[in-house]
Amino acid sequence: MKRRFAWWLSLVFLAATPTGCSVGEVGAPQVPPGPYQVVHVTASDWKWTLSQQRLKYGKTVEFLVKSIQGVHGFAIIGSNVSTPVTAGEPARVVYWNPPAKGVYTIACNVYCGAGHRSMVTTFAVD
Ligand SMILES: [Cu+2]
Repeated sequence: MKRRFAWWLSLVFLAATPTGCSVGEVGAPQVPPGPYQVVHVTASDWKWTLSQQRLKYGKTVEFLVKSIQGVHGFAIIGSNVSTPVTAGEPARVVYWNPPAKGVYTIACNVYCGAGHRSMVTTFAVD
């Protein structure tokens, strides 16, 4: 009986948990096993600032992407990584496994004004 109550309680808890960022939600990206190499990415008008630009091959990258100015689109050219970021919102978490060593380009894929086209940077995986 006690066990049954605990089960019921967990349902209530789950129902009360705000949705939108819960892991396991339908449509939410799969979280790969760690450890990760964490890269903080900050978008502003009109540049990307990365906490590091040399990454190790073979280790999942966890990008924590936020905007401090306007709306931008974080995209890694040649990959399916594409996520919009808006100033004032919490950082978006993006997991990515570089498919090969090399230099990758980050670009903005949400039109954000005069400097949109120059909003590009690179990072190396080796
Ligand atoms: Cu842009």
